[in-house]
Amino acid sequence: MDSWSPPAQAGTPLPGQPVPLALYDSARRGVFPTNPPASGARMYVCGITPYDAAHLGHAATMITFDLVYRMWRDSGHEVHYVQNVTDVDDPLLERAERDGEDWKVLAMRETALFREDMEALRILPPQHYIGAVESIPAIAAKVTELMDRGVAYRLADGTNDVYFDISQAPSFGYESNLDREEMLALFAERGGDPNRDGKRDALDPLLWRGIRPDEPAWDGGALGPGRPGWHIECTVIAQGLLGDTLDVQGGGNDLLFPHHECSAAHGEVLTGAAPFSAHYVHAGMIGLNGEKMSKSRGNLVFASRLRADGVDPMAVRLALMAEHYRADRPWTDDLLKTAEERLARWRAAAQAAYGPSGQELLSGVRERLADDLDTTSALIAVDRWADETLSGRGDDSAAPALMVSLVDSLLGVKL
Ligand code: 5CA
Ligand code: ZN
Repeated sequence: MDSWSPPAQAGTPLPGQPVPLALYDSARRGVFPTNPPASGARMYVCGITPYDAAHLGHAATMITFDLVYRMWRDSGHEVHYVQNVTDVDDPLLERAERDGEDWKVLAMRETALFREDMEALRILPPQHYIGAVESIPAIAAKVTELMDRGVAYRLADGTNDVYFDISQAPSFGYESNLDREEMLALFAERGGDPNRDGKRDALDPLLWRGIRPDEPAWDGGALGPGRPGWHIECTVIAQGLLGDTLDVQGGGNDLLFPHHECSAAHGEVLTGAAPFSAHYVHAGMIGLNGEKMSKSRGNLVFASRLRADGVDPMAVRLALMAEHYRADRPWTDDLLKTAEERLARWRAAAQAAYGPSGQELLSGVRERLADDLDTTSALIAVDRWADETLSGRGDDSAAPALMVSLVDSLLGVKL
């Protein structure tokens, strides 16, 4: 699948000393330094299921990992970034059926719109943007391998559905740190089938879904015709392009369990290398009117709708970075208004002939972002610089230009 185009000027190196990035890891429940190998940082982020336009929750999660990318790039790391598109799955097929539309056309249209949103928000593109459908042969091969090794089994009910045996993944649960009762509740809520007859363990996740009438299916070789399960999709795409282990596995916190726990378990059993990812990074949920913004609830603000209304995407970016990425937080009109005012102030200050030290501002922003992407404090540091500049303080004639390039390079905001 085609990725999207990078923002202009991306990659301009900044002067001074970069600060190594530390991030919160859900598995260890604390902030730890990232430590990418010399061959480059490896990041896999769970992308959209394209049955509706991208909303501000998707945008916020993509901005979070864009900031990770920018901080690593600032530290001189090459970044190998892979993102998927779940371009076949139950919700997509259900929506296409409801609307009497071809599911492939629906997926293509929404994916195209997502790419435009990402470009407008100046999000650095993954080098590999990979669909589930194009990955089916690779996924079927890995599911077959799990069957051959006896860690996957086929149900005896004639459906040809294949499940992963979680008892074969002894560290299952280390990523999400949940007890079994919590796991069962989330499994049922998020696409799992704990009560299905014939499973060895209620939490065993689906690896391969045998062909059903009126559903698309692909050749699965020894598995028979069908389509892939969700968690193995991400494992195979990530490991196929990035190797056995990652530096960051990312997504929203709605994916912590079962999706990321299961993806990691599949990956560790397949390769024997653990942990699947050095950091498991989860962005908070953007809500609207007191509930998580979600396609199934329908309480959405679309990134494309705001663009169509003439809202500056840079203000949207600032609004979504105003609070910490890990916080579940609401989208409000006020949040956007404050961000628009902030953007205008920064743009005015960027025009000044002098300002307080640009180098100091740069090291301040670097330090705050390096501390688990503390955008709230980073934005306040730029605010202070802008306020002082606008009130005529400071004598650094290079500061306004440096401020423009650091805000561009580290925060992704074009002034
Ligand atoms: N295709 C799967 C991942 S493999 C999926 O979850 N698709 S999605 O379209 O539902 O979400 C795409 C990305 O946005 C995921 O990383 C998800 O965790 C994140 N996301 C979804 N809703 C929100 C929200 N309200 N706030 C923040 N992030 C969200
Ligand atoms: Zn995923």
